Amino acid sequence: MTDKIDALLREVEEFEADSPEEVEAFRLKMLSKKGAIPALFDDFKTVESERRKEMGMRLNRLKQAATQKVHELKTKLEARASQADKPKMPDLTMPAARDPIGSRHPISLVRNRINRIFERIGFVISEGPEIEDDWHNFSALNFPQEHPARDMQDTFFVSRNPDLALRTHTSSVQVRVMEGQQPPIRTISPGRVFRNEAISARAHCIFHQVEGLYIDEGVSFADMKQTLLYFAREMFGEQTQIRLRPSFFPFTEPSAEMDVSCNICGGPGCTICKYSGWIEVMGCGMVDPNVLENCGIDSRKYTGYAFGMGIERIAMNIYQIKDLRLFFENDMRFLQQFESVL
Ligand code: 2U9
Repeated sequence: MTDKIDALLREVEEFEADSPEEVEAFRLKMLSKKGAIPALFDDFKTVESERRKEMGMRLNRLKQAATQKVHELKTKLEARASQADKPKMPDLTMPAARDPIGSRHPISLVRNRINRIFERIGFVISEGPEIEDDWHNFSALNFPQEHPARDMQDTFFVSRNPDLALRTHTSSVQVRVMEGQQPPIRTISPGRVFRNEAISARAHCIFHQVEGLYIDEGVSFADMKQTLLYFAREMFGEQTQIRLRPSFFPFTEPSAEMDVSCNICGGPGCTICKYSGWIEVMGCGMVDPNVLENCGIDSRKYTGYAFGMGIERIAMNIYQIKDLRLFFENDMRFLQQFESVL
């Protein structure tokens, strides 16, 4: 029996546990009713009287050691568990985690750049409604009654009588500006416009424009050319050249298309400029006197120039985007590429 007690005592002393389950298993094995120590207490009844005292002391010491061990291990493991639950002290030497920042849409980026360039030389931003009446979108701008843009096929009509449509250009905003104030007028109107076009890589039924208007006494075609050269160099780089080709719009006379020298190949020709060395960026011209008169401005006293550009076309050129539909799909893989751009 002494040997058994010694062996169990050694086992108790050497026992270590990593989990409360192991401690409980140990307690059951040693101290439960059917455990090893109560079994020895049963055997104790058969010990002859002269050894009972010593054996009793040994047995009590064993029981005490086992009880003590179970208590110690339980306390230790509970302390460890509550330590693990506690949040760790932050490492104050670690660099701060980067907050995920959003990104501006490429159309907004390009629009903002265009706005800033013209604001720097005194143009003021004007905005107006996306649903327009026939007068502000067509008639005041000298569109003849039979012009194809007035056709259901080309324009999204909202109502008949009164004729309301989604504006097809932001010139309508500038008509409103002219109706509301006398020259000098120096304004740009960025905004969303709508045309009934089949959607493809090169066309969309919604797109964005910036249009500009400058009206004062003695404003000339040369003023327009110089302003647009300034814009082209600010937008596409100081080496940029411009060229004007004759064109036609109902609201300007004379009218022109402006090309900028290709900033990819610098002239000799590449796939971007389709081997011409030039990229078309906007239309422009001297405001037709009829338009000035329609808006209550004396065309004998005042002249003015106007221009208009599609933001998508310019953004496609700047960022080398091949499909216009990407601007409207809100695909995060596309939009996140503009994260670092302001
Ligand atoms: C008023 C009078 C005249 C604005 C102009 C253009 C030429 C032009 C197009 C470029 C590509 C539209 O986005 S686009 O399809 N615009 O070519 N726009 S002159 O002329 C005006 C504006 C307002 C009162």
